[in-house]
Amino acid sequence: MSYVDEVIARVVKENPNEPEFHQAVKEVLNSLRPVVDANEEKFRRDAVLERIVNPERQLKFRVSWVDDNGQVQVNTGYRVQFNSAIGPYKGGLRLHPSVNLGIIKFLGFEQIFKNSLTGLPIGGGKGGSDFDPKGKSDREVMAFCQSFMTELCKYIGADTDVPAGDIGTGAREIGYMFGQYKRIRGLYEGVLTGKGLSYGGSLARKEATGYGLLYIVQEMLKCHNDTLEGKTVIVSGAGNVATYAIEKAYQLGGKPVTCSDSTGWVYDPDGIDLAALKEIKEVKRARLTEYRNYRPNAEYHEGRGVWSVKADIALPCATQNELNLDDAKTLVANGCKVVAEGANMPTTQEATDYLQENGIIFLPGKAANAGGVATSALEMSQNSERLSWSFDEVDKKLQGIMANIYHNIDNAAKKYGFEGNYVVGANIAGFEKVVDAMQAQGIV
Ligand code: NDP
Ligand code: 2IT
Repeated sequence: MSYVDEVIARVVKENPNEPEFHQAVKEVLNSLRPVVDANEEKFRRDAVLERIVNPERQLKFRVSWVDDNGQVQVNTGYRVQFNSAIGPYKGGLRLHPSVNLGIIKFLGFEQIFKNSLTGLPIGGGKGGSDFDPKGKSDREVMAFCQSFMTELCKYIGADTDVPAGDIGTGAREIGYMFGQYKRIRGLYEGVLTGKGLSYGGSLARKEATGYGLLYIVQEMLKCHNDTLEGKTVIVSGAGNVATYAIEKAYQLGGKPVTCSDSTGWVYDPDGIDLAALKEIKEVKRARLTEYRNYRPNAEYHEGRGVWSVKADIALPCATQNELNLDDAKTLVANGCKVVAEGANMPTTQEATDYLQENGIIFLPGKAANAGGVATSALEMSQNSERLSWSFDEVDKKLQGIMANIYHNIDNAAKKYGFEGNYVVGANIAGFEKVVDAMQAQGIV
């Protein structure tokens, strides 16, 4: 059995009931075959792959808090500190009822390679809880965040592990968590990113993931002698990533016509009303059912379905495995040319294979959504020097980082004979830097 196959088999056996983690590991290790084959003896002796698939540390803890009825609620908190070869652990905190250890491990594993691709000194980590902020009062969210941070604060710090937002964790949650960290540890430091602008946050961090997604698509199109001008774009999700992807798609001349949440989806043939979307989601924290109150000509459908709309570019920006093989077939049949992942692992493996086999340009999440964490690293830099940069300065750096990522993954794919396969390119380019740092630091 090849070294890659051995390690995949071991991961599946040793981490039962973690299908998303298996999926992420299989995708990365399968992509690494050309690099591993060329170094098999050395990598095997040094157990490089066994070390990269095993988190350095994983924390699981009880989070008790009191709801508005005086009832004590108990959730589970997680932080997986996956790999610190190239910098302090860095990655978001997901608050969603579906969260379990396997989900956090898949996200933490992806984060290692994504963070490496940014070119900035950040290792990989991820955390979160099965707490559902939806429908909770501000006081309940604060009670949860304070309890969560009371335990988490023992393991994180500006130079050790720097969490941030993800699904369900936005500016409100980061604020409550920062307050509790400062209160317990007595440190005013950049321990979290995505902070509010009045207490150490970076301009453009809120927009960064969505903007970065469009910047990498723009760079890729430029290299294919094309632009976003006049392109129809379908987007899933209606949260942080989707909203700012829609905003930047407009700015670059595209026409985004869909968005979705966990109850339904909107098709607006005139283009999504961005101000309405922001008001519904960022201000009212309401459902997309309200969208038709703003735009009577738009369609609202229950369930899922954005991928059935004819478009040039598809941007999945909601959650993992939201674009399946049937969706991929529909996209191809409808003449879609580009799929770029704003979310983490939103496309199933079968769907990814089908898209690539049928000539769709596919930009994987660890490259395409790296703008968020890259800008988090810029927030860390600003906190360290106790300065803040202008929106334009951060945005220019973000553009440069996304263009670089595109060229790095393109070159890595070409170097190993997989031209145009950005999955292979991203995994190899991300891995090379991490493995180099791991080898240099000895057996740890
Ligand atoms: P938000 O919580 O702001 O928004 C998530 C959106 O996706 C919501 O519209 C939500 O609908 C929908 N959604 C979430 N889970 C599901 C589900 N199980 N089924 C259907 N719809 C769902 O999160 P973000 O925008 O921050 O994150 C979106 C994706 O992007 C995630 O995969 C995240 O890991 C990834 N990402 C985020 C980054 C960031 O900086 N925020 C950076 C890089 C990647 P509803 O509100 O109804 O649940
Ligand atoms: O998936 C991700 O890259 C994020 N949720 C952002 C992480 C971060 O540290 O900004």
